[in-house]
This record gives sequence, C-alpha cells and structure tokens, in this order.
Amino acid sequence: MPFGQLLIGPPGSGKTTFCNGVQQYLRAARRHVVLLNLDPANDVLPYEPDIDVCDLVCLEQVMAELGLGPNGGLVYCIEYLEKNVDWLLEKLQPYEEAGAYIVIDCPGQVELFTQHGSLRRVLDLLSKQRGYRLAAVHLVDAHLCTEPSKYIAALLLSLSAMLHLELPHVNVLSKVDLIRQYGRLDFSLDFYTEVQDLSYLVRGMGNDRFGAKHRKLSRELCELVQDFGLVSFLPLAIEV
Ligand SMILES: Nc1nc2c(ncn2[C@@H]2O[C@H](COP(=O)(O)OP(=O)(O)O)[C@@H](O)[C@H]2O)c(=O)[nH]1
Ligand SMILES: [Mg+2]
Repeated sequence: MPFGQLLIGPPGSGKTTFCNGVQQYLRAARRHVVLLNLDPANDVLPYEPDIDVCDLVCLEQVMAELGLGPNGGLVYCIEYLEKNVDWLLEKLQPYEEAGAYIVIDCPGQVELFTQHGSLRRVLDLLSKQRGYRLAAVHLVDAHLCTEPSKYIAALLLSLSAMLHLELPHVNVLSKVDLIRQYGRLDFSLDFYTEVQDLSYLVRGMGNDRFGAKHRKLSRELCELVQDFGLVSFLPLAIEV
C-alpha cells in the first residue's frame, strides 16, 4: 500500500521548496521516495522529479495553441491529466512495486484544490484503484498573519481545501522566519496557529477602511471557521 503526501497552497507559499526538503530528508533516512511534479508551471525546479506532468502536457504550448491565459491553461492541463490518467498510473507502477513513498508537488492555482473536480478525481482514483494513502499538506505564507483580512482569507482557503479534498490534512504557516520583517504582529504566533478565539481578531479590525466596512462579514466568516473547528496551523521555516 503506497503512502505519501500532496503539497498544496497558493503560488509562492513554498510547496516546491518543501518537496525538495522532504526528498532530501527521506533520502538521508534511506527511504525510497518518488517525487511527482504535477505543476506544469514549475519550469525551474530545485529537485529532479521522478515523474513530471510536463512530459505529458506543456503549459506554454496549451496557452499558445488554445489562446488561454495562465489560469485557464493550468485548468486545461489538469483536466488533460485526468483524461490521460493511465499515463500517470503507468509511470507510478514501478515505484509502487518498489514500495516508494510519494511526494506530489501541486500547482498553486487554488481553485484546483478547493473547487475544481479533476485533481480530486485523480487522487480518488489513486486511493481506490491503487490503494494510495495520501495526506494533504497545505502551505500558506505566514505573512498573511500581518493583516486580519488576509489571515481570514487564509483560514477560508484552508477550510475549503480540507472540505473539498477530504484527505487527512495538515495546514502549515510557511516562511515564519520572514515574519519579523513585516513588523510586530497584533497577537502572538500561537494565536494564529491555534485558531482558538477569532473574536479578538475581529475586535482588532476597523482601523483601516476595509476593516471598518467589512467587520460584520469578517465576524460571520470567523464564526463559520470556528464552528467547523477543523483549521489550525503548524509553523514552518524550511530554509533555516
Ligand atoms: N525565507 C524562506 N523562504 C522560503 C521558505 N520556503 C520557500 N521559500 C522561498 O519562497 C519562494 C517560493 O517558493 P516555492 O517553493 O517556489 O513556492 P511554490 O510556488 O509554492 O512552489 C522561493 O524563493 C523559496 O526560496 C522558507 O521557509 N523561508
Ligand atoms: Mg512550485
């Protein structure tokens, strides 16, 4: 039964860097690891992928031939992967037989892991047909903690991904080593990682125009996140 993890999160949150780190860690631990790049926009990679979606479909070519922008192009690429999932299954087979742990680097376009069905169906197929046991690791950049409205957006994004993918799920605040650069946070880091009482966050809003105008909406959204009681974060600084 193959085990592995799926790296999701917005562009620039650190997914590819994380995959590189996990690959090095697992190799040092003498664990056989297979790195699958599912992001057709990943043109410069710090690691050598064992399986690369770019060998199946090329984002630049898709954009040029179909007249699509980067977002539409990425959606097309993932739909193309779903239609040609046998390509992926065939590539994975030798690694499965060798008992490799799989690390999957995903595109950063958030609708692909919060709304769109293709990626989810590919993952379902891996688990139902091949018995994969995958966990999602969702990275959001810790700088989003510096503004309440951005932090609320990160909470909603994390919750949406959990509900959409229905996988065992770990939310991570990435790049915490950089957080000091953005000035003092309104609360301690624990407040942002534990997601315990968001009413403090809403009470602190209102000093800027956005906060004053959207205080009621923000309160309702925070209550929604808390009612689910699913979201919390682990802090991570992969590069230190
Ligand atoms: N300081 C710092 N930079 C990081 C960390 N993780 C990633 N980065 C940087 O963030 C940028 C985007 O990372 P990348 O892995 O390409 O993000 P992706 O788009 O989610 O795959 C790169 O310049 C990385 O070097 C971290 O923990 N700390
Ligand atoms: Mg990447």
